[in-house]
Amino acid sequence: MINFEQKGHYQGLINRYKEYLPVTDTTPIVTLNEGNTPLIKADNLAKKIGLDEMNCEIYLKFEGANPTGSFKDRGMTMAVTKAKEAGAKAVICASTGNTSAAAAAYAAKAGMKAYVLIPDGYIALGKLSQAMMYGAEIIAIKGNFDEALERVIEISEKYPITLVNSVNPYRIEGQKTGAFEICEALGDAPDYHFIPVGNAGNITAYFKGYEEFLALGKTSHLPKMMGFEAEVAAAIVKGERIMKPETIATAIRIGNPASWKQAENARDKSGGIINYVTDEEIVEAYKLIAANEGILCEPASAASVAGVIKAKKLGLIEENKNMVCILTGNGLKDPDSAIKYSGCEVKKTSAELNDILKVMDL
Ligand code: AN7
Repeated sequence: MINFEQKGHYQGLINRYKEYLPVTDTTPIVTLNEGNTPLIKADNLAKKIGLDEMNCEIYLKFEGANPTGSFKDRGMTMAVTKAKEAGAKAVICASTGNTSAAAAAYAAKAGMKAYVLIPDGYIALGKLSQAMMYGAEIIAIKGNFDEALERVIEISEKYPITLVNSVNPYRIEGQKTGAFEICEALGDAPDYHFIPVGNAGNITAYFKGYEEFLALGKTSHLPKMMGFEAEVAAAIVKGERIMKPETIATAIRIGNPASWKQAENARDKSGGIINYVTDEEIVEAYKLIAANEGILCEPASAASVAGVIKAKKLGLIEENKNMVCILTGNGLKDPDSAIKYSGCEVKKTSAELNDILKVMDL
């Protein structure tokens, strides 16, 4: 038998960060070797945005490199591991897509059943195809994410099915490891942390990670937490629940964030902001990241970079600072958006060399 651990092969974030997580030596770890995602210095993007003139550095944390293509794997390895430890046979979640893909994958790995409630017609195709292939029971409701979340909370209270949305505290525990990785890569916490905000679990988790590393003396400060909602779903910014949230960034089409208070706490304790970006700003950033850095994230993820552009315009970024943007999900999950917004026209021609050269303008 090959012993991966002996060979130093990376074994997922629970193994990597055991001492900071609620596990013991007998906890049955359910992992797809998630985490350890690339932190990529984005000099081309910095130039495009004009951050180079301010002597600022920008780093992209590409969470799309996780096994199911989003940051949700970090929380799901913990939530499903703890569900398995407790003897659960099934898990349930509401989802705008990524949580359902992750829940379905980790449930498959754990030999559990996964039920997922999704808003009918508002899930990127790749995410739906993942949940289907991993074998989840998929229920599409005529309603939005917020309603789906209310229903799964009710169901999990009445039946022996573990809720694995980010109201499950183990999700936050797993997701905080993203902050650990950033601090280790940079040698300290960044000055600013830009992140899309939907249900607000991830901003809560990152802040918890940064606070823990500061308390342990591993870092010298907290980053300013810079959260960005989609304009027409910006409940926290507007201070009220939004009944009909709309945005092309379907992943963050959420009008009543479950971790609302925790997000405000992260903002206030870190001296950061929670603001919003428009669909146009999201699309602009989505294209900039792909065309200048070679990274295809999904539209919701681009809200972090759109946030940098907006914060710079508002004069909220100081000179000589560094910042990390979380690119929460892989752009391959949403090929419809990529094709629609790329503006690319595929040139068609015969297989003859001369015809091909002609369309190439050679
Ligand atoms: C790509 O999958 O809520 O603020 O059900 O998929 O922690 O909710 C997804 C959220 C950002 C927002 N980027 O994170 C779900 C779901 C992507 C996402 C968010 C989501 P939170």
